[in-house]
Amino acid sequence: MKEAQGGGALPGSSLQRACRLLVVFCALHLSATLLYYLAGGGDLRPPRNPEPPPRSPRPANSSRATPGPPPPDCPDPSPLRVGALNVEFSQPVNLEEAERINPKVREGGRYAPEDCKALQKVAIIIPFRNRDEHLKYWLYYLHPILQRQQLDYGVYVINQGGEETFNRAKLLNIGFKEALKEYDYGCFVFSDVDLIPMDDRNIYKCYSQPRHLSVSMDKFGFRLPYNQYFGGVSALSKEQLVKINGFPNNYWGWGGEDDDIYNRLFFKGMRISRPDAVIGKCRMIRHSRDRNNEPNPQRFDRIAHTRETMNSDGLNTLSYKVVKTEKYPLYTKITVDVGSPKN
Ligand code: UDH
Ligand code: NGS
Repeated sequence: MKEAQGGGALPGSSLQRACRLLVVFCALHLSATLLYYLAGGGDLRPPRNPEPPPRSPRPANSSRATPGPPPPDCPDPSPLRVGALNVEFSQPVNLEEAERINPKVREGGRYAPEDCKALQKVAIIIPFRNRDEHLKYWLYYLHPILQRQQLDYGVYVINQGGEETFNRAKLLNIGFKEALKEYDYGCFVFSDVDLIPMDDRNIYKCYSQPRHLSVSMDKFGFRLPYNQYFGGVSALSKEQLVKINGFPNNYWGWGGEDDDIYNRLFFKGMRISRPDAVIGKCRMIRHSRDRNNEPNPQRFDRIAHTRETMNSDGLNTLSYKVVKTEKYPLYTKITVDVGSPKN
């Protein structure tokens, strides 16, 4: 019987030829693949997860715990400033309200911008006694301004304890020392509690020369009372302050200590830098004369001798006692015993 020959069946010799061709094809494919890997063009290891995208370079000594690259420097000047401000004192300020509108200020009155590195670390020092109503206005107005100026800052209220005659300049020296114990400040702004800037372009920071900020006060008709005037609000870098041995400790009562500070700067070859009379506008909260801060009858004699006294009266002779330190949401209050004129 003959094998049936269907339309789709291959004859025996054709099947053999097809099988041989298939074997030859497979052998060729195998040898080509082997040659490719032997030549180093392939990787026989198992596939890995894809590499993460490259990160910005980190400093060579940074540890794995570093949470990423440091933020960029804040732009100078800050683009958040708005210019002229409306400042008035007809309504009393509520401290809780001032706290509520400044949620980013940390305990003790500390703040630093979140997205960029502040150009300066600034301690704001306020000489103080019994001026709580003024302090509320100051906190209410200044915190938003200082944040818009993108400063890394802290607010220190240096409260003179007891009833002895007031000593503004000594309190400023104490503020400098105490703030430095807390943080590596490079700039110190000394501000009376009753002075509020009317323009946030008046930056509360330090310059290459000592800075006078309250140059255009409402009570002086928005002018300087005299060219050498250095009272109210001023800013000195740590270096500038150390160079003049800080401020005098022996001006008890009102007047003259700011003129002594001006003399110190002048005798050390520094000159005062100031904003213009528009940017430097500020308002003073009107008040009556304080108790135990009568005009100092010795002030004229003292300012006549700054050159001789400045090296032996200042930071190098400062003595005081801290009585109490209190951290409030918008400021740090340091109550101090400054001693008395007798000792
Ligand atoms: N200060 C106090 N308590 C005082 C005295 C002074 O907190 O009892 C502080 C406060 O920060 C004040 C600064 O020290 O802003 C300077 O005080 P000052 O008396 O030298 O200057 P001020 O301009 O007053 O505040 C001047 C006398 C006002 C007389 C007004 C008469 N109408
Ligand atoms: C001068 C005082 C300064 C004082 C300035 C402004 O006369 O301490 O007036 O005073 N100098 C002397 O007395 C030697 S004010 O009008 O703000 O009370 O800062």
